[in-house]
Amino acid sequence: MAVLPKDFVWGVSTSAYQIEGAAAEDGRGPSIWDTRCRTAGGVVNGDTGDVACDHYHRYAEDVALLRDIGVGAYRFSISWPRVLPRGRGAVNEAGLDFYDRLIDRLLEAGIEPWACLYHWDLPQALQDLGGWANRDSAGWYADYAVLCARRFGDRVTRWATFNEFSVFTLFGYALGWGAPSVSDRGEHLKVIHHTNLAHGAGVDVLRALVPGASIGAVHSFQPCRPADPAPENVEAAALFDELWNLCFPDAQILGRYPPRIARAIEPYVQAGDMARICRPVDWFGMNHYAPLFAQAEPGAVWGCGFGAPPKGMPRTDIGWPLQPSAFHEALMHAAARYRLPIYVTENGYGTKAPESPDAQGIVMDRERLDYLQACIGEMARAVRDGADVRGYFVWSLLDNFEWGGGYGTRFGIVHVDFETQARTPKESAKWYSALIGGALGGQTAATPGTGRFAGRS
Ligand code: IFM
Repeated sequence: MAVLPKDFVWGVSTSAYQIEGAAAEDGRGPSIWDTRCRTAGGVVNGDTGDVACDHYHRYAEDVALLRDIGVGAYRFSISWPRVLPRGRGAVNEAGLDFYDRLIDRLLEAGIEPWACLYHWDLPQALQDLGGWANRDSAGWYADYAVLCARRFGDRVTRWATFNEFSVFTLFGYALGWGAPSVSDRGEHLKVIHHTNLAHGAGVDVLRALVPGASIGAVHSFQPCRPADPAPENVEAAALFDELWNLCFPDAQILGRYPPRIARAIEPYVQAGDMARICRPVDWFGMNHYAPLFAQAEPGAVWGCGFGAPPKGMPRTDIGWPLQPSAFHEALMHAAARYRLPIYVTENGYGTKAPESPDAQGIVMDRERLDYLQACIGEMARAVRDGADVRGYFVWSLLDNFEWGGGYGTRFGIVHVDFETQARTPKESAKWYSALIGGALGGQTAATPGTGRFAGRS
């Protein structure tokens, strides 16, 4: 892996609602996802995050797994409703204690904790006040950030303000596919702006309170292409690109909204807002999975939506295109546009296959392993081409609650039997472990063109 910097960070990512469970334990308050899970049709199979991977009780076992895999870093999120059950006001000590235990255990195991302040589980009590559509939300978030920075900042220096702004805002406020189940253009625009304001406030808090803080935000960044060359689909892809990829990092790092969003969002922007949003950060967090294909969709909130990938492009069984070269493209684009060190904070492969252990306890997840290998090869190619990529986190450590897809979609490199909570590292985890340990022959492990997806770009 000679092409990657010596101190390159290898890690895995998870999020609180997707793994913790213990939803009603030790004083945790309800979140908007608890509500969505209890709404008819909100989640496949009526699944909920009530138990999830029971990580709240099994965190020590999970840290041992991380140590066995050999990662240097673990990105997790803090559950806002676990530490502030009503979103503001009374603090839940038991919730803070849980993250103390987790962080201490990680440090004992020699694993760097990377904390993300928001991975989609807004306290329901704040949603009842309007949630992110209420401009006060930036202040609520800043107060929550103060609490976390003061409590954990002595041991955690790596902080992400948010995970994938575009996904939770678009799905939750325009497409109606996620909590809080709203489909309204005006609400969506307010939420885009207010989460950007919250990000800026969070950066200021972390910078002021955490000595030596290394701060970034995590963006979903996928090349966005028209489903076909029809002019309305070309325009749809340009708009979708702004909504999905650009309207958060452009505002946060370049201090301006991309043109179509800038026009639409103007009524919600007050004097001084762009300076509040655009605060210096240390890195760009990129989550990459697959290119997006967009098409015009008259009648949809934004008049555009997802289109089908071109015929012949391989896809996973959950329909996500498999085109590792899109990762190189995304990295080069982000590197040129934002000129910040990049950490790949998520990359992974989801499947509906049960991936159960065989009689020997082996979970052969060849497709995931091949895809990760191909993507890491593309990342190495981007580094050779000049992108300043400093770390890579697989999504995800464990099979978990995949939002609207419930437990039927698995992204883990460790299999979870949701009946028994038994964890079984899959072949991809063993491969990743060997890669990190250098046992795969270094550079050749990440040479593009050698994996199963070679020639599929
Ligand atoms: O599970 C999600 C995660 O919460 C955010 N990024 C994409 C993953 C896979 O869909």
